[in-house]
Amino acid sequence: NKGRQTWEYDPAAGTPEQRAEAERLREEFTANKDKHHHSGDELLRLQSADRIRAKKHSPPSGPVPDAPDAERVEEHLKGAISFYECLQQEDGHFPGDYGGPMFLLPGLVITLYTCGALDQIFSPAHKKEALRYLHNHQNEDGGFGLHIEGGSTMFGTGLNYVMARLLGLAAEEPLCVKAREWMHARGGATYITSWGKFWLAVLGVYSWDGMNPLTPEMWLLPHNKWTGIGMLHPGRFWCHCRMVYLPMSYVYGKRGTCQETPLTAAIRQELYPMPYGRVDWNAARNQCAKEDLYYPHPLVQDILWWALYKAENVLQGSWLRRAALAECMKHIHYEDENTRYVDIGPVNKVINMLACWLEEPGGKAFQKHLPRVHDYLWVAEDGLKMQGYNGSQLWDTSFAVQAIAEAGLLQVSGHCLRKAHEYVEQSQVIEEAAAPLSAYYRHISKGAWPFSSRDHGWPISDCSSEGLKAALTLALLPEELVGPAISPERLYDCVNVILSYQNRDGGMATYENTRSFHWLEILNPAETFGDIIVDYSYVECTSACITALCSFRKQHPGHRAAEIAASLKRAEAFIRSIQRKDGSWYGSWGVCFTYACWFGATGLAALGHTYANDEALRRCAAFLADKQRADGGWGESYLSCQDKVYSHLEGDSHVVNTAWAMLALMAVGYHKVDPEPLRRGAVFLMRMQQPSGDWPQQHISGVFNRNCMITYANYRNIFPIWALGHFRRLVLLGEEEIKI
Ligand code: LAN
Repeated sequence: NKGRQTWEYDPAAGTPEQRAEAERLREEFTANKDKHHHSGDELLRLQSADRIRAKKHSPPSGPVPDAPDAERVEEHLKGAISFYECLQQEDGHFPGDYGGPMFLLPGLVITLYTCGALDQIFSPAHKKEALRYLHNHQNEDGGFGLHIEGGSTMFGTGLNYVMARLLGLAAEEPLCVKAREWMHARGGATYITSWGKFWLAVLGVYSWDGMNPLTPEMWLLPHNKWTGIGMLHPGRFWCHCRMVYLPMSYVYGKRGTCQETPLTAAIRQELYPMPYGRVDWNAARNQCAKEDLYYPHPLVQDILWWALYKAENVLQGSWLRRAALAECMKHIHYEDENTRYVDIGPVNKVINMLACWLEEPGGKAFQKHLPRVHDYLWVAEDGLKMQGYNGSQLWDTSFAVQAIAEAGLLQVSGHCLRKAHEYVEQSQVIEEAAAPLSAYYRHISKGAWPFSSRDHGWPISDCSSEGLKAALTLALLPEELVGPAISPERLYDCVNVILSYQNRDGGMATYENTRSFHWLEILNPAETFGDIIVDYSYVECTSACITALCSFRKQHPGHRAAEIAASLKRAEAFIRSIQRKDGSWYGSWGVCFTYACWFGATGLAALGHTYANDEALRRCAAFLADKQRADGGWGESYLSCQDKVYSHLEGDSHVVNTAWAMLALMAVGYHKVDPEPLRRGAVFLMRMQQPSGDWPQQHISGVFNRNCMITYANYRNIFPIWALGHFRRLVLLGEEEIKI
């Protein structure tokens, strides 16, 4: 249970002053919602208010000088670390808001409503907070976005409209009226994306005939690649795609639908500009609002869906369908059991729960799902949301360890590092998932680190690498301060996993190897997401593996040395091959070129390349230097991710982008050429620091599938600490190489 994050409603919690303060923070958010779409996770900070008040260090007051000395920076760092430590939990991890996507909570509410369990999970307080969230994130034009910063989409609007109604909001309420107008002006909910069609069909407010088929029989295809068709088997898909379409196709194959209620009958009539009985469902299959369309269907897909649509007449009720559904259920139960009912992500969590209920209403599996719903819910001053994962615990904690250790101020940070060490130790995956792995298309996990917690347990290449780097960093620090190091055998297991991740192209993908071809993307039916079918090699994952292997071989030069050297060579070639002409890298998991440049640069730098001796790094540094702004910082907009072209933020620069850019420049040794941009960046970070030692939550920093953004609340603390710590030692104190 280490790392488990749940919010409980306790009306008597805290002092009356704290409760009043919480209400004030909520009202303040709502009053300012147009200015900043983000919660600053103020409720979490309120929970830690006593510790924050009692902390020993605060940043110096008074204006930050233009040329701060090492002592001044040190004071800012001490303030930042003491503050951040106040948020650390007993088990050592750092919690934070991992919301952002707007399409997750509605699926949960629809499922719970369908299964008759809504009131079991959603107390009146939950409903109130979920509705608060909707009010806070409805766009000016009445619609809802795909994520909290995005413009309105049919997917966001249709689903959040339905959720508002299920949570008790009347159709005449302004929120509903405005959302409905937004939808009707664009043809109504038949123009929702395929995932939206799915959810509406489950609720019984959209016809299954209006869906392109999610043929469960695809799970019965041969998997062997020599058969040719085996390349299309879902076992070769990116695990997130596979795990979402698995229960989706079960529910589709069974046409699992909510029993009609007066409320669902009413919603049916509200979603479309024409009476429900007059909707042309066959035409609706391929309708999609232009606001939602990121990846339009290629023609072959439309032909394929048409053929499978026809095939449904034969397949439904056949023995083949029964066999396919049984196969799906086998994989669903496996996933549930092996993640302790957390599941790999928020979408399959909810649909697996629905599938279990359809198989056996009120059965054991469904009952085991319910308590694990809370792992995904998060409450902040903007309301209650469903997070993109069951948290980012290990990921944030491993970065925090590296950042805080880099500052070198062990007298301030020793205790915090000791606790973080415990979390890193306790979250490493020490057992494989249930055998036989290959029958369930699972990669090895023993020795890996997950993104969140051991209970979740799915291995990831870069989480393993960051976990390993954190462990190696801590192993170099005095045991009396940070606790005992993780045993070499466990680190060897991790190295084994990392090496296993290398793809034929030399790079590393996320959870598994690349198992099929990029052209399969033509089958991507999710109009709002790009590149979801296959797990590709990424600069972030590859660089994280490089830096981890480099750190590892410094401490354990004898272990699998030849294999590591060979792997590094190929990984380097991969990173170089995907650098853009302008010197940048495109980021797939953070915003965006700045994030990826940090990975590209640190990866090559770890292999001994520098600004002085490497042309690729000179180009990368020139790219970044060119993007620095008048306030001394860097600020990149999320639009970079969807457009794949660098896009500046409006307004202030962003502390997280600034830190990434500085870390990249320092990694390549740019300070030896020109320390000035780094000094200006550091001054920007110090000026943005708040009197508490915290930094403000600015625009959204994370992304997935090109088009959907996700909040990383911890980044605003971790990366400024890291960049300032590195700057102080490398640039101001002139340390040649920073080891810890
Ligand atoms: C994540 C979160 C972590 C992230 C990193 C480790 C940062 C990255 O380097 C590799 C990819 C990974 C593991 C990742 C992949 C996509 C995820 C799982 C997410 C962004 C969190 C949520 C997202 C998931 C797909 C959301 C559910 C939506 C679907 C389209 C299924």
